[in-house]
Amino acid sequence: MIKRNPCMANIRAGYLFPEIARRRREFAAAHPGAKIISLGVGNTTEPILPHIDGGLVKGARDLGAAETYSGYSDDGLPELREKISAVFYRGQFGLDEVFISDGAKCDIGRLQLLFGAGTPAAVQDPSYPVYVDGSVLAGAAGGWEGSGYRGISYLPCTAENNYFPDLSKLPANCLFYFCSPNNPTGAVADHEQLAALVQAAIQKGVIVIFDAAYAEYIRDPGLPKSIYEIAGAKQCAIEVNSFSKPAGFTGVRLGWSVVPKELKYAGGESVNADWNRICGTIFNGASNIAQAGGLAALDSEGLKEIRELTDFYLGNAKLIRTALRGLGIVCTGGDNSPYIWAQFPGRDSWEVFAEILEKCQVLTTPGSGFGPAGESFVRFSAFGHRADVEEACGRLGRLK
Ligand code: PL4
Repeated sequence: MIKRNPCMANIRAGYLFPEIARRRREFAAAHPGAKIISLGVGNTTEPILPHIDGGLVKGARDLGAAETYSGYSDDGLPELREKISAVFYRGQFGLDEVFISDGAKCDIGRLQLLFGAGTPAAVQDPSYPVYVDGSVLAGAAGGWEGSGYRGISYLPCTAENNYFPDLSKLPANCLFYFCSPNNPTGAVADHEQLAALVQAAIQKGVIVIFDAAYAEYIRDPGLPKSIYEIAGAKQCAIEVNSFSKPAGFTGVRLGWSVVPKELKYAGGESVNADWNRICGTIFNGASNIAQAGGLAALDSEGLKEIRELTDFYLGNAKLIRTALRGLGIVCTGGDNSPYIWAQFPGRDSWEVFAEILEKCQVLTTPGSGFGPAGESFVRFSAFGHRADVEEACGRLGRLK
């Protein structure tokens, strides 16, 4: 018999979001008739807007006609890669530096193949659980010890450090997952902070996996939407991004990664060339229909719709933040991100999650699911229908 991959044995618990879904089902079974409102998983709820939807429809129709039919698109449609470089990076990347994917999460998993088992990882604590769990599956970490995995450095991002890590604690020669706007805290790193990150990464031989999945939620024009706004970032960073949250493509599946040619391993080899090899070998490209939708999303009409959709969810975020603050609950985020990070000092996150579910029938995400520094916090997602969000905000009054 074949032995189990030892990395599987290292994973300590189930993945966070299915666990929340399980607790929801358990609660619903015990409370038939309860109308549960989800402010838990960050899953989009609003229909794709007409122009972008039209792009998807056209993509599907094109497949049904001999003149416009297309098969594998491999690294992605050249016009989409060009458009991404032009719209998000002022054209500074060539087509062979922009790789179209089926979403940021999928690329985060595949990117770990570049570095192999045993490459130490570091994360902001709290962080999107895929960074840690994916690293464990990829063999970057040993088993659980104390409140984290051996081989993973957890850099606390708390109110005390303004949700930006102490970079003196960043180990040398590691892979550092950094997310801005941050899931779950909603914090956005400013230019100075990102410049310090780039400088530290270059000095320490660190590669940053910069997750910008929520960049289109940034409203403060002074805040950077990409790590490549910082000089030197091409030498030390890969950026992953997605159409999921700006265009409502969570179910369509489309994203991209930028792997600059300047990025090299310790031995001087090209990371871009290896990523090209990996994608060519184990990924057959994103759906042509999704890419047609992506192209529509990036023309002037599409960009207006992205603005409209993200404005809508930010409107929800404002309602949630105002409701929480009205109850005297300290919270951050929600102004340049769709997440609100609410503090319940001295409380266990799962206990607060259960209390909110019990009293308000509102589903949240417990902060400790994002890492040890998330304990005593709960994350509220702004992805929801407006009427549901308004009702949830009213019900939160029961927490008084
Ligand atoms: C639940 C920082 C949500 N089943 O849709 P993708 O793959 O392009 O992007 C996923 C993604 C990437 N990067 C960050 C994210 O926060 C997400 C989505 N996170 C959340 O509630 O935290 C959805 C989670 C989904 C999942 O596991 O990703």
